Amino acid sequence: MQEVQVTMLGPSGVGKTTLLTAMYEQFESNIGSTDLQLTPDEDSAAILQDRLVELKSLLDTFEARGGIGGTEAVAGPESLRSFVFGLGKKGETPSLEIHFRDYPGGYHGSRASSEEKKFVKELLQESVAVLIAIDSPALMEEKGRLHEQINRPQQIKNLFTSVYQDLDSPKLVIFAPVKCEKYLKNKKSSKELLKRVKEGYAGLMDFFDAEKINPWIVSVVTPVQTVGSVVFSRIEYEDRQNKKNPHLHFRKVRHDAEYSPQDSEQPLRYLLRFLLKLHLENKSWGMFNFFRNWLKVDNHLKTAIQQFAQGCKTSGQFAILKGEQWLK
Ligand SMILES: Nc1nc2c(ncn2[C@@H]2O[C@H](COP(=O)(O)OP(=O)(O)OP(=O)(O)O)[C@@H](O)[C@H]2O)c(=O)[nH]1
Ligand SMILES: [Mg+2]
Repeated sequence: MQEVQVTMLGPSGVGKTTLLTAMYEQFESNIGSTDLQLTPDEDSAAILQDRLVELKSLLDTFEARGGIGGTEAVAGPESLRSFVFGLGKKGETPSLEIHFRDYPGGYHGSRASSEEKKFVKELLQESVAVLIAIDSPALMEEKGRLHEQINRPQQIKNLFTSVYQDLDSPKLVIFAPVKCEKYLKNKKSSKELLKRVKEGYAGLMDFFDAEKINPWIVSVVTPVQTVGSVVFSRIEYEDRQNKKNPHLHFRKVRHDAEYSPQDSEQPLRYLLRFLLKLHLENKSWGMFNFFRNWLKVDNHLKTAIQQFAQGCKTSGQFAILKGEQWLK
């Protein structure tokens, strides 16, 4: 079986696991209308299903916080599993496996071991695509005062700089702001969110523009409302005087609000659009030379992917930042 790896990237608590869970939930319902099938392996399905139940129940206990714990790797990074999804035509054996890799964001922290840091580097190195989960309130509230602390953009940039050297195959980088319900209420603040993403990751964007890197990068912004009916409400500081140890609070939009995620399938649409393009280019891409043969005999599947990919949103808070040629 051919396989590709996708990294969920971001510091602790930004929303990597929640984003993956929200995507999983949408795979079925959104892909359902096409002839495509994206099937999780049994273990992945079981874990993500548990998370999904937590995510849905979060609506009732949101003010109280707690509930969902962070990702853990008790036996070290090597014990972290892949979330494996088989991609193929309905009712047939999948022709491609997509391995989503999630890890504890603490691996970016100052207390991370060298083994943990190395693990993240290698994930990024081996991945054809990466989803950067972004804590939106940190980016938007109080003029983005908490952005550095929570999203650690400088460190993320340094990570890319050390890993993306001598690239010889295209990479898809998806900026995925989450917890962004509040900012997508109107056009103006939606635009503002997009603007802040560009500003907040300007250093990384500059790196992507470097001569050697530029030809290989396709980057997009796809904000995802993983819950839909819960909005940011306020920041409280444990140490109020010095504004230290922030806690971000959220509230339901109505007391009877229901779980209603929005656009959580967009990253997936972009991912498939990109993989299809790699195939259509009909070249060998370093370790990804199998793309050449992947869909060769299956025009039907190709068309189904194409249809699904046509649903990529590109306006409002969505944008293709660079490398559009890798999506055509
Ligand atoms: N309102 C809202 N809350 C979210 C959203 N995404 C995540 N959260 C909250 O943010 C918290 C952290 O999310 P996780 O997905 O566990 O974060 P993570 O990046 O996987 O964290 P680590 O596993 O510690 O690295 C969860 O408790 C959720 O309550 C979102 O889109 N909207
Ligand atoms: Mg996690």
